[in-house]
Amino acid sequence: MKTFFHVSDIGDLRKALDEALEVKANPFAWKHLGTDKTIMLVFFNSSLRTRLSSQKAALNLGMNPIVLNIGQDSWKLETEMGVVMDGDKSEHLREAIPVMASYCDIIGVRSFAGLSDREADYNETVLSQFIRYSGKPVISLESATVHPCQAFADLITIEEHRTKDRPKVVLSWAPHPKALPQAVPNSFAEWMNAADVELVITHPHGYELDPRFVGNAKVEYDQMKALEGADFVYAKNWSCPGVTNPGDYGKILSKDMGWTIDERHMAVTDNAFFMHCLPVRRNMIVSDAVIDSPRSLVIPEAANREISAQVVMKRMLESL
Ligand code: SN0
Repeated sequence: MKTFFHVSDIGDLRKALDEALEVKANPFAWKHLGTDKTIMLVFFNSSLRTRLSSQKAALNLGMNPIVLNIGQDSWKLETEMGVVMDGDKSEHLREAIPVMASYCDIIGVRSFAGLSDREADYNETVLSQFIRYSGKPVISLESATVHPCQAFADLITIEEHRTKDRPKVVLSWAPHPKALPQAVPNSFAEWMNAADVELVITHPHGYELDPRFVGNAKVEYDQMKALEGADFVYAKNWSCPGVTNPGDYGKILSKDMGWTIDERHMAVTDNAFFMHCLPVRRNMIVSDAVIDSPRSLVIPEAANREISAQVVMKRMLESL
């Protein structure tokens, strides 16, 4: 595996899930694979789970992880091509990427959407430079449009908890005080479309996700109707994807607290599990009662981030 970006990169999902369960049962069985190998984890943005689970997964495989926080530990990096570098950015990605690549065997990159230029974000301008100029396998640790390590961990969590052959999974928008990227809902929709589940997406008008991620999922604007009979409720805020109105890209169109997942919402489901990628704003995205209930999967879901990262790194080490 040379890139981990889209669901197609992991190949057969049944095989990937079986491999994830094997890795979970026996995390140190592939420790020889990473001997004398180094993974560079590059962060342009904050992280808790991604940083820790990636390092832990690398250690389980016997690899040496190096973590770099851009702009804090390093120079501030210029990411745009052809600019006069007379501002506060001291070094260009064009040099920084091959230099970082020369010290490692695999690179993971976190680089959030800027949320001002839809075209630049949806062309993945930063991640694609890493793929182009590193010559190394590249993992998206949440880039402008996708968060595949999260979506794979979500799928593992659903696989472990489902009681039906084809569970109903509802991705629900929820309110948030800040404008957030669409990477998590994009990848969640992409992976659920590829998995054997019934996916329903619900959000206020104007929050339509990019059609390439929505695929064949049902979009239901009535949140309560969408939640009826759900087996899994996946809450997430995202800012306007600019699909119906490009001028609104990255904006907050609604803070309607009626969309906060609370017991009234969970009551119409089929005793659904609650999921969220974390970090979560309590009583904005989800009520205390729901996230603290026995049906909340947020902690096992986060724990599975180690497993998804390990399967991806294992596959990359196997194909070095
Ligand atoms: C990120 C996002 O893409 O929504 C990372 C999620 C894995 N979340 C945030 O930036 C939340 C920040 C906040 O202040 O709540």
